[in-house]
Amino acid sequence: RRTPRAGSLVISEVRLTPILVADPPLLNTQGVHQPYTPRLIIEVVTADGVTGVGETYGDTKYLELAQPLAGKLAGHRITELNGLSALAEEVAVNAARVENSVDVGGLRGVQTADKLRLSVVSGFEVACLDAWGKTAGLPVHALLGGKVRDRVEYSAYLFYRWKEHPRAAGGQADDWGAAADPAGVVAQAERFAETYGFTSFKLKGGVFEPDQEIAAIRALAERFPGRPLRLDPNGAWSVPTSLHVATELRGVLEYLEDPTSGTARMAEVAAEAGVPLATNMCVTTFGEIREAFTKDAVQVVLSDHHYWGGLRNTRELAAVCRAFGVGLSMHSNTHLGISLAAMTHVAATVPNLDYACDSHYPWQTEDVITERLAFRDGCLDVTDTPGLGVELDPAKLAPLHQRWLDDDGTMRDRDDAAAMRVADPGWTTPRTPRW
Ligand code: GKR
Ligand code: MG
Repeated sequence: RRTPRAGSLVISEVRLTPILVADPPLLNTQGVHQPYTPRLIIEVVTADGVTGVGETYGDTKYLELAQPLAGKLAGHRITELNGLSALAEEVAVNAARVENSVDVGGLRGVQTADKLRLSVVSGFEVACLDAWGKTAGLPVHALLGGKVRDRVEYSAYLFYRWKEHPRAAGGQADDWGAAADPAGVVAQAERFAETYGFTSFKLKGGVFEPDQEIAAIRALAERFPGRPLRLDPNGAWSVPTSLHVATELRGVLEYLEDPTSGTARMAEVAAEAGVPLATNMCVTTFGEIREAFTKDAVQVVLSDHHYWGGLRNTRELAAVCRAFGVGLSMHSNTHLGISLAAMTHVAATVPNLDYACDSHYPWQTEDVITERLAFRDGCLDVTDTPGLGVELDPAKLAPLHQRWLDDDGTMRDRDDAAAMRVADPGWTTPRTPRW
């Protein structure tokens, strides 16, 4: 009897397409989102012509690593996922890109060389899993061991925002209007709840005086009694300010996300807060886990499968969290449907996914896939379609790439402080703690 021939698992071609995606004027502690955000779309093609897709951060520092890594992949098997990290380690990281301090106001925690590499590896890992799934006729979650749930719950991601970008900045208009006070935040939450069925709410804070943000959370609690609420100022507060907010919102918040920056300060807050602390800033690599968990600095880790190095590393993180009794969920950055599909597949396989994940996706009106993913009752169904279950649409990809090509360099690297300076020329990135 002849063994049926498996589809070829060997990579014959890799295509990298940097794009700029329209983004609304969402505010955070560093400034405001630029009109366009960089993302990188990765296509891995096997010798049989099966294409797998991945998505990751697209700033120059990631492209600089993705290009040489892509050059090493011809002949590599899509199943050799562990080998991706070893290949990435052969790629030198420009020392100027590495930022080891948590006090510089970054939104993604420290930027070590390893973390930059892992953020790139994650896009290739997802593309390989997609191609492998399509070749084997299996969904990505099956390649990760199988789903333990049929739907993944997401939370509404509320932002203070302007109605539109300043005219000088360009960009695209939307009909959300401004949200600059508690009433605006509640109105935004109502629209999220009605349109997508979200039942939990995260507010991006660190924008206004803490007492105004406390008032916004109280207004949400009054409008949506008993619903899970979170507040995330991206490390903008000192320890005393964090404790003030925690005290005021004790019993109201499901968790407080990165009130202050750095593990030592988070530990000080955690000891007194009486509210669980979550992070996507002080525990962003395996190396940061030991100190944070032994000091009980965080009670919830929010994975970002991009900077944790992919879907399998996210599962390893989940196992460590389980061992230490630390909660787990996922946060997001500006992203498109490929990343959302990847998040959903891995989330479906993690038994201890303790909280609804957050997603920027509803803020993105553009995408590169044929059919956008649709939230129902605040959840995404977990697809059993082979691979990720999404298809790249070249006709949608091309104009976003053209936008990247046409850019004069100002949008290719996300810079929320630069975007703020268009409206407020004196703006500088606030040092943390800001309050
Ligand atoms: O998009 O403004 C933003 C967020 O602040 C994002 O950059 C964060 O990484 O949403 C993220 C978070 O949970 O901190
Ligand atoms: Mg966060």
